[in-house]
Amino acid sequence: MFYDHKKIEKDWQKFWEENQTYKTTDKTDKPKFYVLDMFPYPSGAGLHVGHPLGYIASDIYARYKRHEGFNVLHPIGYDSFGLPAEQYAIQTGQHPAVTTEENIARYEQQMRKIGFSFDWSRELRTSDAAYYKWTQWIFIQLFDSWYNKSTDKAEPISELILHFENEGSENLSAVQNDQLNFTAEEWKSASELDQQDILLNYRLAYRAETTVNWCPGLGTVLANDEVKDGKSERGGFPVFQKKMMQWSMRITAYSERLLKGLQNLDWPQPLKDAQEYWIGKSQGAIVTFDVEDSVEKISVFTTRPDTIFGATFIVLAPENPLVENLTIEGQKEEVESYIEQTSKKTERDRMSDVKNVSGAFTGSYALNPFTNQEMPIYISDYVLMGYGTGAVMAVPAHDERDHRFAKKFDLNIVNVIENDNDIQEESFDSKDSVCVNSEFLNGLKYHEAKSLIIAEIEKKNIGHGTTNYRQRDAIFSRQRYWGEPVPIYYKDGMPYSLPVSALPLELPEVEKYLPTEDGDPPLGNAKTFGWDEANQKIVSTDLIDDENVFPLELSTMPGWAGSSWYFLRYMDPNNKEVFTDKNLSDYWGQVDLYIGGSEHATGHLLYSRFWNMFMKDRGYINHEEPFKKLINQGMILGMSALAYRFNYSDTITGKSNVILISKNLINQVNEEPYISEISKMVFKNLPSDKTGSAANSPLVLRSDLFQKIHVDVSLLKGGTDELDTEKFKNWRSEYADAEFILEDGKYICEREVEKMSKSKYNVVNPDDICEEYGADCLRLYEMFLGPLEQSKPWNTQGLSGVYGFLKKFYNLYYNEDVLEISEEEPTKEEYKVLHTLIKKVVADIANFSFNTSVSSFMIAVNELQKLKTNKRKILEALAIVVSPYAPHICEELWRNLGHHTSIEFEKFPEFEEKYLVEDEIQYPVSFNGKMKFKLALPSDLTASQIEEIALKDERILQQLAGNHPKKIIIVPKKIINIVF
Ligand code: ANZ
Repeated sequence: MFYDHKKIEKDWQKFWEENQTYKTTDKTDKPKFYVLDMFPYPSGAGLHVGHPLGYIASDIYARYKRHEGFNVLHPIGYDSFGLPAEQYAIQTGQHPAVTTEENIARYEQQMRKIGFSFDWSRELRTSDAAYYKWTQWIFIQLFDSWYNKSTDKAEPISELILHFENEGSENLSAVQNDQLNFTAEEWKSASELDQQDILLNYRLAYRAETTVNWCPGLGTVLANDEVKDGKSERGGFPVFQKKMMQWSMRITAYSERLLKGLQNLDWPQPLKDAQEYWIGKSQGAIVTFDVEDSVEKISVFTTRPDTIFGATFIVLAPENPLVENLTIEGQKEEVESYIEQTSKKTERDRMSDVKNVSGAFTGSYALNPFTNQEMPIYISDYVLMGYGTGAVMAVPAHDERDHRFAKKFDLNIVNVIENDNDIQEESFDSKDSVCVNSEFLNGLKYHEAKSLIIAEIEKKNIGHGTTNYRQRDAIFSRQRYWGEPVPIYYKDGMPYSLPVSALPLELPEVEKYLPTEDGDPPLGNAKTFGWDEANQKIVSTDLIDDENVFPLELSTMPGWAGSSWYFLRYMDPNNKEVFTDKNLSDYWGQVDLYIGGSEHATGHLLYSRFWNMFMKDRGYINHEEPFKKLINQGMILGMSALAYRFNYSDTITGKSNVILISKNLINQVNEEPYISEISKMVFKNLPSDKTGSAANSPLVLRSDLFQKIHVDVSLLKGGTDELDTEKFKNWRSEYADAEFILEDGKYICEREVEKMSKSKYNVVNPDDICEEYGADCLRLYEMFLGPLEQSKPWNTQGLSGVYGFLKKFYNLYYNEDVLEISEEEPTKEEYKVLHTLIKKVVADIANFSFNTSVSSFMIAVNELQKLKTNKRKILEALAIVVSPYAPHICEELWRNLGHHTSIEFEKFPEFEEKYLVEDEIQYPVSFNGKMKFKLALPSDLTASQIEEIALKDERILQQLAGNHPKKIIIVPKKIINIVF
């Protein structure tokens, strides 16, 4: 029977759509299961075959869980705000909403073609006002919250105000920017503006001046994880350090919870390690040093207070505000010039340049509280202002950077630890290091010494034990257009949140997507973007008078805002009253399986854990962690096609043209006959009287004069390495007259495995594969390529093998063109094949080992074909087992078997061990150690039963030839050994 994948797939996609097969209901007594994909950013390029890899895996899992009787939530949506649509808008004037809409339509069409079992009715888009209304609402909740360290959770700002009214800042343990001290009276008598200023110090969404990664090329600030090697991740524009007023999110309040929570997550270890490293917890102490002849004190953060006896100087970050007061007159020039010099370096440069230490002496001295020695105070850019206190006590005998610095400036080096190899490592205490030269620490090991010295520091009242985190608060503003407006207006320069009733604060129309002439973000171009406080509405920008009508925030939210909570919205996507009904977030709870790329390790996955924890603290949801199990799918790599191109300009016509030489000839370009062939091409326009000299002209070609260029893989003939030269000429105008040096009449391309990307022309479009081989084939093939987590190259040629399998599978149900199904009881052998498969597939799915299932399908179908199976009991079960992987063909077969409902909710066949048990064993029978023949016996016999039968067996009696056996050794299911 002809396997008409096109018709079958179209019919079933239509059926699923019309019957809303995958629409998930919340009203069921089935247990829930939530399978989520990281939602895509709908780019203009559409999907390539690398994108669906994770979606296919999650779809198989979701379908399997439905067969297992779960109520499965498997939604999809779009992360549809972001830079590329806006860059495109700047270039073309096209509104980003328009291109976004077009891109989404294309994505949806492509995804539907692959037959995903998404509940499309829950589709969401972060750029929809109905969605970002709730992103803005969450922002307001964050603005209206502070972090109470005593209860270890976020609480409403109203409770903080109550505390201030009763006790001032006394007895308050909060996460804050600056330590503030005031009484209840002072609070009450403070002006409204001052009170707001104080509150901003505690809010979880706050505004402060921060050093940011400013990217002039993109006109915006970028988060640390959006910067790679000093350039923007998107677009590769240079990034500089700049101080700006920015919205920030106090994620650092959650550092400890983010760290601890990792322990209970079923996530890949490298991902957990990345988060742990990013959070960067260090335990140590803050120690305060007196400064000679000054009222100033210097606090340092150290992880090694046990080395304080060896601290011989102090180093401040150049930006440390103490520098000004501590620099003596005579050193001012040197210090200022050094500050000027380092201000040009980024933090990253400062950290990475460990070899070249530099600095300047302030002229002041601190006192070591334990040795009473003078410690000269220096500034140096290896000390960062944003970490710890922006000052270090330098221990040159035990810290590498301090050591280099001491050498350069000829400072004292005092050894206080013996055997200090691996001194910075956590495993340090297992080494033999002991303290020396340090009074009461002598002979102690690291941990003992550390606790003892911290106790001593606390006793002396010069510091305390503390924990530091490398993680910083997350910057939350973008000076861009295509993002969520921040629901904030300014009164006397102080930010106030809009009332929730004013949400959504819709993204206004602007004429230009570029910053204004005054350097304001693009929203500064909006004509209607003022807040009328009394009438509670958005009015014309011209009406802003700072009395009744106030300016709104002009920056927008970063890309990660919408993606930090979308998994909650899927639970109740159309709710207009709340972001998600609490009963529903209780029912769906955590995402049970989350699949996506490893590039989101420290961005999205930290931000969304943070928001989720916050939402829990404020009582909106009940679970602390959003994603229970997470898998990072590997990448599908492209097989780039490369050609060797030689550019030349015709000496007579002046026209430039190209010659392409086939792959295996590249090292022979200067040999005959190729050199003559190329000469002829290059000099073909010379007047005829000169052709003779042209042929003898000294054209010398080296292979390196040929450039390797990417050619589009769609220009290759039928998935081979041969270039279709006609298609190549039509590909681009500059190649219209291209000439070729062929081998065996063909142009052969070089192939290289690279990341699949539009710029490398190695992108394979899933639409083409679905057209030619079908979605089921694509799905099976993507899984078949290798383990899900690994990266693997795409090879279109491999598809035909899987396609062949599908044809064979389909035809198992047919005899020629007739569907032929027998109602007879299957044979033991048939059952064995089926149950071997069930066992394997169940185990594979549990282990996310989808590639091995595909090979098991192939084996099973081959064996059933050999057995000429046509029994209903086998074929029905087989269709269900294969259906999560190849749903269209299985739906078709299921219907052909006489069913009228979707196969999707059929119970997954249960594995039964009994079918795998061998019922007959071939016993090797040995006489005095020599094997003579095999004896077939039922498998469930005991040793004595076997002996009884054996001693009556004709062939055995013959071997014994009348002798009485001395000994019979029987191992049931294994051997019979007779000694006589
Ligand atoms: C004395 C000492 C002795 C240190 C020793 C280390 C080794 P982590 O583990 O990353 O937290 N430090 C503190 N603040 C700094 C800043 N703003 N910029 C640069 N370095 C800073 O590192 C903490 C250690 O880094 C601290 O412990 C401090 O040097 C330095 F044998 O103090 B240590």
